[in-house]
This record gives sequence, structure tokens and C-alpha cells, in this order.
Amino acid sequence: MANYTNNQNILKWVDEMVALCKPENVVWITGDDAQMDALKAEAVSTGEMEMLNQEKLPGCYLHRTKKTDVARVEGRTYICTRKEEDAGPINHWMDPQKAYKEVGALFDGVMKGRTMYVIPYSMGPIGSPLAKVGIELTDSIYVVMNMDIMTRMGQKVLDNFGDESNDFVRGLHSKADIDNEKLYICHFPEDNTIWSINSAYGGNVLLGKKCFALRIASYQGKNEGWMAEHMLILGLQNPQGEITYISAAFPSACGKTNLAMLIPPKEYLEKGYKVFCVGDDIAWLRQGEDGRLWAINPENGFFGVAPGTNEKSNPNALASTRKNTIFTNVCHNLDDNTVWWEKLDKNPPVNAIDWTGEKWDGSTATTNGAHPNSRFTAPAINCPCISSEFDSKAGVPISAIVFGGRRAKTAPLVYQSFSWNHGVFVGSIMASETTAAATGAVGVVRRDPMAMRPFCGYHMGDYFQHWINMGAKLGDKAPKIFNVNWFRTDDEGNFIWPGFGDNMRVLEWIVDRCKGTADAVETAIGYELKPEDINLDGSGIDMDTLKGLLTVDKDLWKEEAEGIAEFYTQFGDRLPKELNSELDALKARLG
Ligand code: GTP
Ligand code: SPV
Ligand code: MN
Repeated sequence: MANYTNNQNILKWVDEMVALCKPENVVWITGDDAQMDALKAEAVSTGEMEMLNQEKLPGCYLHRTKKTDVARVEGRTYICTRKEEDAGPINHWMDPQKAYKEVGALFDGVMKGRTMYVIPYSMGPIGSPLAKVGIELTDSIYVVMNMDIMTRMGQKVLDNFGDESNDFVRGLHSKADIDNEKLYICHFPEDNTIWSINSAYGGNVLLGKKCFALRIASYQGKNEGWMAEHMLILGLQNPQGEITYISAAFPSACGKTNLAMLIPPKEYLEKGYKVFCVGDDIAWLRQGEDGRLWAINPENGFFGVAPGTNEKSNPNALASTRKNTIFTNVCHNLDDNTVWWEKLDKNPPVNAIDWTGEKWDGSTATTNGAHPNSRFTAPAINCPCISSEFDSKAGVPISAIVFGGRRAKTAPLVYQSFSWNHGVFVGSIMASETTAAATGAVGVVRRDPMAMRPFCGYHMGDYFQHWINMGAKLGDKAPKIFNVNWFRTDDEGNFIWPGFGDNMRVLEWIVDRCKGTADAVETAIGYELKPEDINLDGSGIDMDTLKGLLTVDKDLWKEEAEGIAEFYTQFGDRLPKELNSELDALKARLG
């Protein structure tokens, strides 16, 4: 066997996992073109992947997962800390010894007759002080191909890692039989280890993403003094050429990819405003030498929601998917061997295969052609508005942190927190309607603090405390904190705010608040924009509608305060006292 690394920590662990899973072959992924091409050809030959029209979609493939394996499965996602209380009340916990034993029994011999792929990958630019290394062992070529897009991977990662370090995340994945009853996604934050078995879908199996870059990394960040967050990162350039960086946390399928790639309305473009995308899903944030908060996007691609993506809503995302992209669970147009999904355009294919693999005719169909959580895996470099700082080892300095979710009522279009700690409170009380990104009911409002409910690798009370501590460390250099809601609805259930590119109007106010050039009114819940301070030209929204979007219904908020108090009780004495004070202050302001 060729010598890929002399690092004994890696070699020993791979040997152990080989002994457990008993694969027929072990293939180290170097990432070179010949190797990747051969793997793609193999996946096509077995039917795991379908090659799409290489003229219209060069380098693009289609994959369909099992019908029962189409989203993250939160109920089977475990945090395995030695002490149950360290996983906290929101996570599912499993005793690590029990997990290693019982899930280990499922891994025993699971790769017989299969190949184990060894994928060394870096989350963050290789060599960046903010980057971290993981190794994923998997029996899925789909995973290899996705990791190739989503991370920096291959031999170069091992070369940079060196022979001595033991600081890598050990990820083991097998699709096994894709048996829902035996599905486990176990995280061992105290051992830098992830074990995932019986799924072959996205967030369950691309272990660098939610498992490492959020669950394990959030735990590492708490111990090492930095933060791993479910946040997009964008740079907003004004006509003077100054760029302000904003990070924003919205729950799954609540608009991060769309905001990160926003194209400003015509009126703004003409003046010279531009938005650059640094990341669309995950941010790692650390205090820089200048005292400010700096962020990198640890990923190298986008695993984005396909439905709803179109030439109008998000042309940058659409352009990103026109080459070297993997489509998962979208609709297959057989006429020209391309892909389609709901709201891509008004011409659904008539001769097509839907996401379940059945014949589908868009002119008569009553079912979806694409699964609501169908996704594209696209290289970040494909994105027309990718930031020049995308590969920066230092990252970008963050001026504003934005929280948001899907709230039909209650939350106004935008408000700013009174202080960092009040901002932590605002993040901690986030609530949003559930989406198809996870299995289970859709449209149910649930608390999703900082959009991290499914992704925090430790006790949520300690996580809030870590936020408070970060603010103390950042002092007056801390980013300003805001909350937005693009999803208020009218009595017929229609979204009132146009959203998408028009969200630029709100971002402008946020940037101006950071610079101290915009005014605000103090309300019970925070600083709100003065309606006349937002530019509505060309938005189709009139002043009265805007005022409606900004209203703070005190009765609803009093109910909300009760809900927050109840939500907080589960954290017991691990809830920072600062957050209780903020709740009391909110109640007092509501009267
Ligand atoms: P994850 O990848 O699951 O973390 O999701 P995300 O937060 O990146 O969500 P994404 O941007 O993919 O948006 C999900 C859905 O919300 C899509 O169907 C979008 O069309 C829709 N959406 C995004 N932004 C807006 C908006 O401003 N207004 C409205 N009404 N819908 C939006
Ligand atoms: C999310 O659900 O927040 C995603 C998709 O970004 S997945 O990678 O499946 O978690
Ligand atoms: Mn996400």
C-alpha cells in the first residue's frame, strides 16, 4: 500500500475501524482527478449516480436516496457525553460506553464485501489557524463525491497535518442497510468522534458538516474560547467600496443560502451596492488580534435547498449549480436529461422521473416532482458573488450578527438588541416553524435558540453562558445583534414582505446602525427602525404595510414572555442569570 501518512494516530485508528467494519478494500482518497473520475464512473455503473446532460450541466450528477432517508433525523441524533447532564435537556443523550458497544455491534462486519473510503478533509482553508482536520471513513461513493465538493480534502490535508498531531475528528459512517430502525448518529465530543450508521442522506452522513463543524466544533469552541454557529456570512459593499461583514443564524430552510447570495434591487445596484457570499450555512468565529470577532466559513461548497431556487429568487445559487454539482432527490427531466424542482420555472417537465423514482408528468401531477428537502451540492467557487475573502486564512471581521426565523406573527421585520447580553437573550428565545430539512411535522413553531437547537454539541445553558462570556471578552468591539423576520403573513397566510433581494433594504439599516448613522426608536423588545428610514423605492411595499410589519403586539409578546419563562425552566441553574434578568426586564417593559 502506498504511504499516505506516517501519522500513527491516524494509521492506528484507521486500522481499528477496518478491524471493526471488515471492508474488502480500503481506499485512501487523495482527491486527484483520476481517482475521482474513476469513482464517479463506478457510481454511474452501479446506478448510485446518474450522469446528467454534459452539455447543459457539465460534471453534474443526480442521486436519489431511499424514500425514508431524505432529511436529518433529530430523534436518532445523540450526544454521548460521559455525564448525561452535560448533553443538556435539548439533546438526545446516550451513554458513550453503551453507544460504542451497541452501535459498534452494528458496525461489526458492516463493510464486508464493500470498500471503505478514507477521506482526510479540512474544515476551513488548509493551514488557517481557524481550520480543523477530520477524517471520514465511509462505504458510500456518494459521500466521497459530496465531501469533495463540501470540504477541502485529499492528500494535501494529510501533508499539511503532519506526523505528530492527534487533533483530528474521527468520523465513521456506513450506509449499512439504510434501515431507519437501526439509524444512529452518535457524537462523542469528549473523544472527537462521530459514528453514523444506516443513513445515506446529507446532514446525517457528510460528517464534516453538522456533525463536526457544528456539534463537535461547538463543544471545542466552548473549551477553546471560540464559536461554531449555524450562520451564513456575507459582505455588503457600499458605493464607496467599504465592505461590512454580517453573519446570520436562521434555522434550517429559513433563508441563509438566499440571504448569503442576495442580489440587491435595481435601485441599489445602480448606486453601486454589492453583496458577496463568504458562507451560506456555518461560521466559525474567533476573536482576532485587533479584538474584533473574525469568521471563516469552514465549508468549501453549498448543500442548498433546491425547491424555490430560481432565476428570480436566487440567481447566484442557480448559477452555482450549472456545473460540477450533485443533485439529490430532485425531479429528473428525461427529455433532455436535466433536473427540475418546484418553483424552478413554470414549465415542469412532462416526461420525468420524480424524486421517488416514479414516472411523473408535471402537466397533470398532484404530487411534488422534487422532495421539499431536495438539495444541490455545488462548489463555492461556482458562485458568481463568492467573496474574494473566501479562502482567507484570517477570515473576515464581523460587524453584525443577525438572528431570524419563520414567525407568522409576533416578530417584527427587524429590531436591534439593546446590548450584547440582550442580543444573547434575543437569540436564545428564537422560535421558528419547522421545515422539511428534518424529519417530522412541518410548520410547527418551536424554540430554536440561535438556530442551534439540532446542532449544539453540549448543554444549551452552558452554550448561552459561552455567548455571554464571548461578549465580555469582545467588549465594545463586539458585533451589534439584530433579529429579522421575513416570514410575517397576512390573514390569508401570504408572506407580506417581498423578501429575497428586497432584504437588502433591511441590511442597509443594519449596516447603518453598526456605523452609527441610522436612527432608531426604542420599543419594549429592542430598537426598531423608523419607517421613514428604510428605502422602499421599487419594493412595491407602502408605508402602511411597512408599519404593519414593524408592529410589536404587546399582548402577543406577553404570551411570548410566558413561553420563554417556561422554555427557560428546563435549563435549571445552568441558565445564565443574565438571561433571567433580560426576561425580567422585557416583562417590565411590556408592563
Ligand atoms: P439550510 O440549508 O437547511 O440550513 O437552509 P437555509 O437557511 O440556507 O435556507 P434557504 O436559503 O435554502 O431557504 C429555504 C427556503 O426559504 C427556500 O424555499 C427559499 O425560497 C425560502 N426563502 C429564503 N429567503 C426567503 C425570503 O426572504 N422570503 C421568503 N418568503 N422565502 C424565503
Ligand atoms: C440543515 O438542515 O440545516 C442543512 C442541511 O443545512 S443538512 O446538511 O442536511 O443538515
Ligand atoms: Mn443548515
